[in-house]
Amino acid sequence: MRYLCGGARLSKRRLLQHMISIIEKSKGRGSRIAITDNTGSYSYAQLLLEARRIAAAIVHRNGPFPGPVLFLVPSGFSYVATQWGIWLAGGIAIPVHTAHPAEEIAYLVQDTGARLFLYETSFAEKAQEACADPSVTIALTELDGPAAISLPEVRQTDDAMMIYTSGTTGKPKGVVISHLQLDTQLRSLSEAWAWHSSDRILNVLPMHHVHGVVNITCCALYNGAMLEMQPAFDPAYVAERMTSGELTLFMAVPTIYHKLIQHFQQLDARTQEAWQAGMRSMRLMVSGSAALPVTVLEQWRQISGHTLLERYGMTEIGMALSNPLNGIRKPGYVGTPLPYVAVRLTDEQNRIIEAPRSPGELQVKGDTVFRRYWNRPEETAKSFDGDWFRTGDIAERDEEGTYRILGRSSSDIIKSGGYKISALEIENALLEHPGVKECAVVALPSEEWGETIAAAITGDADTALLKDWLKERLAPYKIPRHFLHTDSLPRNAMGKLLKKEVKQLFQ
Ligand code: MCA
Ligand code: AMP
Repeated sequence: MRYLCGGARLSKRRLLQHMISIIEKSKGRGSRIAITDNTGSYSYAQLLLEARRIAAAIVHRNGPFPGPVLFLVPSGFSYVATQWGIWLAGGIAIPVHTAHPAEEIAYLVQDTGARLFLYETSFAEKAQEACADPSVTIALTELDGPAAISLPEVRQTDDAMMIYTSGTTGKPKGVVISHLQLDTQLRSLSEAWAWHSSDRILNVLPMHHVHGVVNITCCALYNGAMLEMQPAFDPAYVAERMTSGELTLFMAVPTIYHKLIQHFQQLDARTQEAWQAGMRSMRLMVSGSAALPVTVLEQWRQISGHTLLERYGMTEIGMALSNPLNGIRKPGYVGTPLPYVAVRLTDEQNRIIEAPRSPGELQVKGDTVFRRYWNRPEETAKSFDGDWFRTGDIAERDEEGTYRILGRSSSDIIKSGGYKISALEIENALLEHPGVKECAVVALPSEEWGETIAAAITGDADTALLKDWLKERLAPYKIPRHFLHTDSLPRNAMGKLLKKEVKQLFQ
């Protein structure tokens, strides 16, 4: 077994723990502040100590390499200490969003087969409702074990985390990322955006997706920077922190910039000027996870003086394309390949497209790219052409080699507020309701949300009751915002739903 015994093999253990580079890099940073959250400020030394405590307790309870470990912990110091603790124990860290209803979490329990589910005490009820086996769930405060226990030897090829992402096939799939892939993603972004220990960033994004977890949280701590963590987005709080002049970086989805613009517009002139002055000392603002409307980019440039750096990524690949840190950021474009990432465009026969301005599927290769969906070998195989991952996004390249995202190959994927949502998953949930006979879920364009979810249904379900019913089964951002009751749904001769025509029903 890959298991080391404490002091006797210290030098080897030191070498091997090097494999979790984000943790290794944090040693020696001592009393420097790593994280501030609503409960206080915590140094890198405190973070390492707490992560080791959690790791020792996990190994004591479940043994080394405990496999998938779910953790339901709000954004903050405890979240990161738990994630690192799972890594030090050799486990696969799977973040669970605090806003998800118990039924969605139960799916994660079942799909991962996790034998350990850690939760913060205030979420005890939800965790226990989601997981029927009481031997699996345990509160962080109850996690206990001998501090002197040996920690396992973790290799770069070991699985580090799993992020669930929606696809075209209904239920979300677990994207497995190894320590090597995570480390390469962090190196790539650190180089491209010149992360530095003097950086200070505020995270307001949810902690169950790559944007908040990797691009902000892990990048900040990998580089010895200071990370401010907030459990949710509040425009007034973001304005206050930017006004302080203490932040150097900010990263968010387009909807957040849209909401910040709205907030700015309703402030008095003096408050606006103070916010603008604070933003002048920031060095970079990034937008991603969904297309950034050029109107938002322009309005934000006028307010903040910053041209948002738009980049493109996906849960399966981390970040792939980015506008430059220094140089011209082209509005409407997502830039060129990031370090350690190779990108190509292919046509419908999967032939490589060389000519500029010829749309094709974007495919991505590199050590940043995941290798498998959890327990889904067939879907994994279908997603790759050799080492090339098929993103399903349609893009084109201009004469200078800069990429632009044109859309997606599937209309069953919706992007709302930066969240990727499967129309099929919502349709399946709707069909379980006794008052719904047929349904079709589509995306409607929205300036604020990118897209909003709309559901056309036949049957006699009451909209308000149906919404409440869905809220018990789906995450809040998966609930349709528009409902339409109709006598029949448009279908072709084969009985297939005509989603373009369904969309028109809403106009
Ligand atoms: C919430 N509301 C919505 C939506 N979400 N309405 C339409 N569409 C939606 N998607 C409604 C709520 O029902 C509520 O209405 C009101 O808006 C406020 O809800 P609340 O949840 O408070 O909204 P918020 O906190 O302002 O949230 C907006 C948000 C959030 C901060 C933009 O959606 C968010 O955190 N998005 C980021 C997701 C993300 O991190 N994606 C990255 C994945 P009412 O009051 O009437 O109930 S992509 C990724 O990781 C890849 C790798 C990448 O490239 O980055
Ligand atoms: P997710 O699976 O949640 O990681 O979402 C990834 C998807 O978000 C990609 O496949 C794209 O469709 C979309 N996306 C991410 N960044 C951008 C961007 N800058 N412009 C357009 N679409 C984007």
